[in-house]
Amino acid sequence: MEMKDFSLEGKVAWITGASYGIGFAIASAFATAGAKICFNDISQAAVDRGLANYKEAGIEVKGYVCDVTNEEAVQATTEQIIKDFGKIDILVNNAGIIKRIPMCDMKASEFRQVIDVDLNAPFIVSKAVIPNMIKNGHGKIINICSMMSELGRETVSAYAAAKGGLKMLTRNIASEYGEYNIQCNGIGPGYIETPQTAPLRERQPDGSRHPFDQFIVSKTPAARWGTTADLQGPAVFLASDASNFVNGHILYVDGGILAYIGKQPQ
Ligand code: NAP
Ligand code: GCO
Repeated sequence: MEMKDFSLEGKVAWITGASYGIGFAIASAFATAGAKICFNDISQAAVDRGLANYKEAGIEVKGYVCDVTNEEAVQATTEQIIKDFGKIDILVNNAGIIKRIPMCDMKASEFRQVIDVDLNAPFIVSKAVIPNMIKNGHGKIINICSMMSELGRETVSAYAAAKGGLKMLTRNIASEYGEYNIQCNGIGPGYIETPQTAPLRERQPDGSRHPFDQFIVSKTPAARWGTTADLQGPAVFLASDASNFVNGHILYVDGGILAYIGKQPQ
């Protein structure tokens, strides 16, 4: 093994929904590792916000307006990226939403919306990109899964169903396209400090920490929330040649949550 195996020099990476948050952090790490970066977001305003964030970080990227649930838009964006960069070596299906609603209070339309973004879209985008990867003789697909790929909790039925499905979609892409030297793996972040989890960390009116904040810290051996930086090294590994024989694996980056029953009451 050589350290160059971890390099992404000469690679073209598309990270979906990467104007900020986890996607932005992964794209930034890929750029540091030498990759050319493409990202999309759902609106021009969101893409412009992302472009400003990347410029501030000194990262050269190309942004595309694309709703990942729209198959025609995804196909057009895929073709445009290939026209602009010549190929797509790495795809990160990062774009995602969550709706925290008790299941019996959730409308079917709300359930479908979460499934559409968190599960149907990774299928749509992967299906659009895989032919180019087959043509190029290699490819890396990384699906951003979740603790909810393995565990349930109150109010996240749609999200857990989607992320559980995304785990199995990851394994199926690995099974169906491994012979074309395409590796499809997942990253399962623990509880990470991003806008998506901000409601779970809000300070209470009396200034105390959110009960869920304290709960997660008690369930995490690392005794802290994760940061997007914690995900960067694992993502570069799964995007690099260093992981060419890793396929269908969900790499949980959770500080040990899945291994731990939780801190006993003091
Ligand atoms: P986030 O802060 O909410 O960012 C999600 C990104 O996805 C945003 O840029 C959003 O764009 C974009 N997006 C949503 N729907 C889209 C669509 N239809 N088309 C294109 N872009 C779309 O989320 P995050 O915390 O960074 O999470 C990123 C991924 O990690 C998600 O898949 C999430 O489920 C997963 N994850 C998060 C955590 C965590 O603790 N934060 C843990 C495990 C897994 P707009 O802002 O324009 O809507
Ligand atoms: C929630 C959180 C989690 C995290 C993440 C954990 O409401 O439970 O949003 O779902 O986003 O998916 O891995």
